[in-house]
Amino acid sequence: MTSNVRFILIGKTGAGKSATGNFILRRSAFVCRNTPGSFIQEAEAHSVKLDTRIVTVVDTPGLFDTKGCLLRTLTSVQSSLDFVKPDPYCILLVIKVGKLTEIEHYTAELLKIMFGPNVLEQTIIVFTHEDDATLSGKNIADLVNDLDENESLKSLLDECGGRYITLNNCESNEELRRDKLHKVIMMADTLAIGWKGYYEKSFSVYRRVIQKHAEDWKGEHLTVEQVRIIKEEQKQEERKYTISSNVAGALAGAGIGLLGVATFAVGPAAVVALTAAIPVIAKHFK
Ligand SMILES: Nc1nc2c(ncn2[C@@H]2O[C@H](COP(=O)(O)OP(=O)(O)OP(=O)(O)O)[C@@H](O)[C@H]2O)c(=O)[nH]1
Ligand SMILES: [Mg+2]
Repeated sequence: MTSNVRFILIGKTGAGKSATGNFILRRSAFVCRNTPGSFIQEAEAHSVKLDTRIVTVVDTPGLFDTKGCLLRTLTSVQSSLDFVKPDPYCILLVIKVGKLTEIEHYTAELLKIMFGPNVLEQTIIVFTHEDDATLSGKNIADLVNDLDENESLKSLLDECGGRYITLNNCESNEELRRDKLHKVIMMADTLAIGWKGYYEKSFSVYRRVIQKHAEDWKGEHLTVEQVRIIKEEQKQEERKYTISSNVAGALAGAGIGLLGVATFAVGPAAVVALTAAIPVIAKHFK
């Protein structure tokens, strides 16, 4: 496998996104912090060469920063795509292990409105602070058992195809660090094999709908109803776009056919008239 690897880090403020980014890059490229409140306002990317491959990591603003408008933050998180598209990328949903709450499930809903309904098919959950869990007498098996008790997290893990990794970002054992890195890159490689493509038009629809609502819904959270409205509008807009591009494509095809007939029957003057008419007709179907 020689292709490059691209990760986008997403999660709550303080979950350990930047620390995870540094773990992958094996250097302190992103600034970590202890105080509450998201540090970066826009997506930020750094790369490292690992053997023959370039690994790119995109850090994003923390979700649920109590100061900001959530929808504005979502548009900033979406801009992380600009660093990776149109190539395969993998989302790392970063969760602080000691704080498994309902909000992570809600985060998955936000991922869907930012990146589309199938986003979890290319998502790996990263549980950080593995060292904290060890300190309180838990091991990885206990953590997974905890998930079983928490229905919404269990279903989130299922939706992510059971992909997760636990990390101690402060791990000092170089061999353990390398093993974890190897594991997460292998997971990303497996996801890249099943990559279904990058759809610029769909993403611009998702982004536009979120931007539109950011004007009115300035709160730090979205209600279930607001998420449902956004999803519905995104679906409708996407459908409208597909229909209009199909109609435009069919008209253009028909136009080319007619041009052939016109050239044969009445000469170049008809060709010019028809060429002018096609965009006008197509516009009525948009
Ligand atoms: N002990 C321990 N500390 C960690 C771990 N991961 C992150 N931290 C610490 O947790 C704090 C927050 O981590 P960050 O990586 O800055 O969190 P973030 O998600 O980037 O936060 P925002 O940028 O504010 O959204 C920092 O002090 C990190 O050093 C971990 O696995 N173990
Ligand atoms: Mg950070």
